[in-house]
Amino acid sequence: MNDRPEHDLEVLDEIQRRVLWLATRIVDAANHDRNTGDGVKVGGHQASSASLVTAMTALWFAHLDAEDRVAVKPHASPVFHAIQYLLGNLDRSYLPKLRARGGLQSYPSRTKDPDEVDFSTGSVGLGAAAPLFAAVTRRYVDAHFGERPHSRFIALIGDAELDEGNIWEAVADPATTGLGNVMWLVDFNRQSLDRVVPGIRINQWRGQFEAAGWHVVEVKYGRKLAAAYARPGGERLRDWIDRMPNEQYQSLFGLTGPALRKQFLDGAPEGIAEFIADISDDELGPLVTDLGGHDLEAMLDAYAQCDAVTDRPSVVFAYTIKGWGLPIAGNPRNHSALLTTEQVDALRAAQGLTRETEWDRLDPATPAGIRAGERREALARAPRERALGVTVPETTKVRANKPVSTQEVFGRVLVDLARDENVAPYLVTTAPDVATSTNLAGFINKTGVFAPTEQRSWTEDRMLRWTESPAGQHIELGISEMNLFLLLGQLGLSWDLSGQPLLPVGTVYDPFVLRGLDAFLYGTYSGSRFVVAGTPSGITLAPEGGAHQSTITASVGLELPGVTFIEPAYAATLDWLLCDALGQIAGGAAPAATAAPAEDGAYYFRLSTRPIDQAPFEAARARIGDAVLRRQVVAGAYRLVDAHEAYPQLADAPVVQLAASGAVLPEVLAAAAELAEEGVAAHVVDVTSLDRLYRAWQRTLRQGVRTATVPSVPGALRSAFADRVPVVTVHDAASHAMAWLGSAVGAPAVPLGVDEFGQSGSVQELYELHDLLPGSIVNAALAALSLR
Ligand SMILES: Cc1ncc(C[n+]2csc(CCOP(=O)(O)OP(=O)(O)O)c2C)c(N)n1
Ligand SMILES: [Mg+2]
Repeated sequence: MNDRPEHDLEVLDEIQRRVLWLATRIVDAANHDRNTGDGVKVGGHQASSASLVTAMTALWFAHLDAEDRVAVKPHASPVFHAIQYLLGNLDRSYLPKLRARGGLQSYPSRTKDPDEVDFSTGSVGLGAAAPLFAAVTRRYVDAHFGERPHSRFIALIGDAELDEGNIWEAVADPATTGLGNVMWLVDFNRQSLDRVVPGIRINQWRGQFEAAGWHVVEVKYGRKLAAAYARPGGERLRDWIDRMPNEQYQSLFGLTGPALRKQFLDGAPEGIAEFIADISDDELGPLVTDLGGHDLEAMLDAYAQCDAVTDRPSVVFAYTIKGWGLPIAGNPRNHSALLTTEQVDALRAAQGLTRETEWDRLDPATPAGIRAGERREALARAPRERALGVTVPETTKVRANKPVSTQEVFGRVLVDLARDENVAPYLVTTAPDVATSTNLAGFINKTGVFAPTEQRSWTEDRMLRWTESPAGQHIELGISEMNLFLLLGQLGLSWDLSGQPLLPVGTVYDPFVLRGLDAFLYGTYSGSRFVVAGTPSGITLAPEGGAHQSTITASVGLELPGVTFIEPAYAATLDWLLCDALGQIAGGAAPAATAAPAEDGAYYFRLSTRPIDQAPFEAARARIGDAVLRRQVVAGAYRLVDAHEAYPQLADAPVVQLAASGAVLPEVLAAAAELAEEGVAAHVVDVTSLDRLYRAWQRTLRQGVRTATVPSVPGALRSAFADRVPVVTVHDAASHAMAWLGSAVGAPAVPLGVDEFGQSGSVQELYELHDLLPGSIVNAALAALSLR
């Protein structure tokens, strides 16, 4: 145990009692002081919060430094806010506003909470892993830009949270090994949402962490129990408590007096009854439930043990009581239980507080108040700069004289940017074991692979130099799309959590975006900014079959908030769009010359391995001119073929417009030519960002709805589409994603796309199967015309 003076522990104890009160009352007020009038339960988690009060009080009032970064388990947000309030970092007016509009968020939120949250949490498992990847990011930043002030990256996580697979994917990844500045604290209350967790899982978990090279600390008993164990014969008591099933142990919390003694002794070996015979009924409960997670000294000691281990991550299993200090302590059904008003009144009185003083801060004249003031100063942080302040060029002037795929161009543009001395230092790529198959090899050859220390290379490969060193700019991950998005999310927050903005770029096979989708959402909900390329995509990845062909990802990209979905077809369009995206992330270049407001979020490029003839694009380029064309491409669409110019003989013919994204454009162009032969004039629109078009349309619609005026047609739609002319949409993705375009231009639409699982075959065969060949597109155009 450490040598902390007793009076210090008394101060901390006083503080933790106030933290417990405030956290409990914050939830109580949300449910009982406000009338939402809608009949929907407000909710909140008093028991889950109480469980972490000791650990969190010890952290914020006696352990953390200003540079440390902490993820708080979602259901302990009231504890976090109570602490921020006591430190003076949160205005009192927020305390009765948990879960209210503009108030404290249900779960800690970087972007919405009024106080400074380091990591958003909510989807259990992700908040636990995020600090680990923030530490990976810090290791990278330190190696490339010079060491930052030391930070400890801490996650406070629930024990049932350990059932989430992403936790173990993060722990197991070679990229996360050796991080001595990471500490996970498991709130080991042996309860989940539904139940008391069956069996005793600590040994399994300890083994899993140790196998992954972690340092494991258990804080099992408080001082009362430790003293009892030290008495002669005490080891038998310890053995019995250690072996007791969780369910039996948890049942003790609801009992008192002789009933508790009886339950405690049920199944106990000989000698235990005698050992506790001289302990009174009143003392027995507090003794056998005296767990280390509520012992401030034991917790501080555990933190110190973790600090002392600097070559690997640490995890502390703090044995706690769900509902500690509350009448619902240990109750198996307490996850969402709320104290009654009478119970809250009793708790308030026990705190020596009244209705008038209940929200007060600690008296600044008392030792506890003085401590709060000191800690507020010790934890104050300097502001951080989000913008990188470098100018990303508008184009790398990528050359494409012969048919080329977007995936290949993507790789080339990155290599080119890696030659730009302003931009290059900040580029960092990552991939879950698909770097070479997604065309990152060129970038890797140029910049190397990141490793904390220089690694010897054992093989010579002239095509791929896999040189691993602290100077490398590619972070390779094992096959975990969760880890990919968790790392991208943290790389994109490095300006805040590591004091250095970066330009992160990740790649993943497009179908497996779905595998990491919750972590993708998590990153963007946290305000992170990065580029991710989903490639290859769609049934155009023909021979790979249904398991590798993505169809719903375009819809996902379109609908994800905080993500701009981009699906280019031609080399120059990809070049412009990628440079623009990185420029927006850098925040240095003037936002793209679009009418749209500056975007805040990530960029999702859906790419393909199908080589595409670039000549049609060059024709459009000659017709429109780079300056205007680039603006249209970045805004989301341009007219690749203008029927009036291409087919002047069809001046009086019926007109359709064929809109498409990505790999299917050759078929669409062929269909337009066939339609011309049949006397139909077809414009071809290359939709480079369905997302930006949709947002532009929505903006004008919303404006109309809110002001009760006729909505205007947004510029991006106006320049690419003709008004009220029937539309055929063609997409190597679910037909639904583009189907709205008809409404947007005010004309009937026939959406073609892939609405079934794919299968193996050639591109031609699969396009035929899904009606994406020119003949089907022609028929769809005729159908659209007939719908007028
Ligand atoms: C991904 C996800 N699945 C389910 C939930 C719903 N949920 C919230 S808390 C919880 C149980 C958590 O138990 P534990 O981690 O032990 O936390 P405790 O409340 O016991 O501290 C569940 C299932 C969630 N928030 N996130
Ligand atoms: Mg639990």
